[in-house]
Amino acid sequence: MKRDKSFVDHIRVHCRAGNGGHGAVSFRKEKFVPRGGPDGGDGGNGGKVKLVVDGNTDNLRNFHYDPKLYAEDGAHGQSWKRHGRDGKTKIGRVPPGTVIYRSPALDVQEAVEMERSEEGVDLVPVCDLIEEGQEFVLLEPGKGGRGNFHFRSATNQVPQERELGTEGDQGVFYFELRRIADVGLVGFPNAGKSTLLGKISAKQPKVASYPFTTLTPQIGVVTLDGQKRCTVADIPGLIEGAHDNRGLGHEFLRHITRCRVLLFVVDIPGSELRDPIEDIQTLRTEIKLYDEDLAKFPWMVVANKMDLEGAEENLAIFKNRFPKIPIVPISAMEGEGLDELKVEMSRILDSSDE
Ligand SMILES: Nc1nc2c(ncn2[C@@H]2O[C@H](COP(=O)(O)OP(=O)(O)OP(=O)(O)O)[C@@H](O)[C@H]2O)c(=O)[nH]1
Ligand SMILES: [Mg+2]
Repeated sequence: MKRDKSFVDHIRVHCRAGNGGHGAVSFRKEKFVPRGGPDGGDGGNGGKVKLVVDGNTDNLRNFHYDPKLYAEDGAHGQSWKRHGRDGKTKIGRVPPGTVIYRSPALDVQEAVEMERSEEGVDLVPVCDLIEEGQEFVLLEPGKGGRGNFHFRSATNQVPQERELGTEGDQGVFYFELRRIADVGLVGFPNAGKSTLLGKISAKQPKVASYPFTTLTPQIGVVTLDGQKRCTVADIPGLIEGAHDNRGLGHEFLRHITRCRVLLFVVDIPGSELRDPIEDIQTLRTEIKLYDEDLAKFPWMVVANKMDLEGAEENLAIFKNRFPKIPIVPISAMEGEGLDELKVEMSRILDSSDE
């Protein structure tokens, strides 16, 4: 199993529901009552482990620092027929699009050994957490045992019997953030992202000359060379202040975190009266402000609208400014430069595999 270093999209979490508390053995002690009856109370139930989908988070980083979810045990029963307190439920918050698998291993060490073994691990899918607010009980707790009060009978007024609480379920789980696509197209509105996706895949997203034509990510399958294919997501246009949630910024940025590599589509001739260099700098800044780790994703630039006037000059300046970044000039509209683009996409995807 692969783990992205820069972004936690896959994590092993040890989970344990609470054990039930034991029933008590106790007898009434009262003045003037020499042999009081049994009054041992019941143990409390353990706490569950529950997962809740939280739209305010888009990653599993919390689990990276603390990869466990342990619920409280139930308290033991007490004299005077007092019940032990139930253990508190442990809640784990996960982003929408988290898939949970269970490992056959009982503890983390065993899980790690299985992962490293030649056979690998057979993970069992447990649940798919999609919608905000969705809940799922991952582990059932142990039940509290009954106290000796329950075991009194006509023939036995001094029962020493009681039940022990049962153990809560525990296990090792894998939390995985589902990717929406291998490649994410990122850019300002009207940069030509949808036009590009329409040209390199069978997907035909809506194209229009007004901004925010695309409101939800559109995914297309692109054949790179012969057999190799990848998925590409056309992500709605970003704007300045997106990290502050301007113009549905967070919504859009969240999608970007679900891709492996980022393709920045820029209007190189500045046909929308913008400056392409500033565009890239603004987009990079927005991404970094939103999430430092997201800024570490492999990225490249697609210089679009090469068919328009001023494109060549701007491209030269642009390359000068970003000498280390792969830049592929294309005209999405005229279908120019797309083969070169696929070669470069294939290369960057391979490098992100390593
Ligand atoms: N001249 C020229 N125009 C292009 C090119 N690619 C896209 N356009 C035009 O640019 C406009 C915006 O294209 P879209 O593909 O809708 O842009 P987008 O980036 O998806 O925009 P949003 O979805 O609003 O973020 C349309 O009028 C396209 O026809 C190109 O290579 N050359
Ligand atoms: Mg679009």
